[in-house]
Amino acid sequence: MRKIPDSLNAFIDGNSFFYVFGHVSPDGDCVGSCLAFAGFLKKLGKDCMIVAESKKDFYQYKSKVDLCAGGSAYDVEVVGQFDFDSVASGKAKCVFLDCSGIERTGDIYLPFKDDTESLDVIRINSIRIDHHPQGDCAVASSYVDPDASSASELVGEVIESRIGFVDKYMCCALFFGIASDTGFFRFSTGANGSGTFQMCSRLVCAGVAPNVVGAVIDSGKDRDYVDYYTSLARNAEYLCGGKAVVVFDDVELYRRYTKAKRPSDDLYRLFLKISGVEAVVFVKCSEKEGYVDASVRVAAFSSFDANSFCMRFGGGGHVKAAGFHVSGVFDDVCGMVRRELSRCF
Ligand SMILES: [Mn+2]
Repeated sequence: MRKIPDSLNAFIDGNSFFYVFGHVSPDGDCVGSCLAFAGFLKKLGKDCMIVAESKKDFYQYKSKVDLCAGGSAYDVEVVGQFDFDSVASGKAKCVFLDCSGIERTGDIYLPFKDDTESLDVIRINSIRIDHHPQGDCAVASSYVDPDASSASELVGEVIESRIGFVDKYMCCALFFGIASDTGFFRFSTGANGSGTFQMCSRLVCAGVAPNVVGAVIDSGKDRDYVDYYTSLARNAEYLCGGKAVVVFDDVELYRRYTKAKRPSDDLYRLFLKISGVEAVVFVKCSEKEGYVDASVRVAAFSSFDANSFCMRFGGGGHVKAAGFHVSGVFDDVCGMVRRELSRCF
């Protein structure tokens, strides 16, 4: 077990109201860790609100955690904005989970983008619990370990060291987060692999049903999802002698399936089944006009480094899973992806 910094505990103990932030475009780990941490703060007698750019996206994942736990255990208010003045006056503190800080919160960041003074105020009143290596801004305290499977695992350690795994809902949220980020333990669980499984074992002892979490994570798709998935699969290109696959979600497809959830994980799973394929790059027309998103997944046996590949485009992540968000024309970015891939293999 890692050592949780004293400054992190002091930050929690010394304050009574917290804004809990996850990252933009939340995922299971982000929502799971936010819900567990919010529950933990409430158990400590503190008050908090979860701040999410899109409440709708957040609630979509929360309803899944509720399903895993068999109901919603505690009321946590989810808000779309936070009150900067209460942070500046010291009445409220900030907690960033599964992200490096305010700059990863999407539209919430916009009012502060060029205001270094306010950004400094937010930072010194913040703690960060994260498993992403990048992002090194000064905060009051941070608990960051890229070897952890997920932010939920690190949040789990903080909770366990303070109050133990005493609440089933909190445990389901943590397991949901860990299971989401590890692709239900199919991806790397980091150098702390055995520690991840030991924690999961204690979460199961506390009432989590892994089969239910697994089924819930995979559920909730609609028929459009299948159409979107098959269209994207047909749009794939094999490169580098079949070692890399690029899947293109161009403007036309994106517009046609604008309401459907992107079938990213199922596409990685599909193409990583193909013999010889080491990396799958999913290039997507971004919600923000003039931008292109991409994410990369790498086979467990491959030495291809998704993090350093994405850093070439100003992004990053993990060795086996990373992504980037760049401004540019879709076809130009596709060309750059093809070129950089041919340099990597
Ligand atoms: Mn994560």
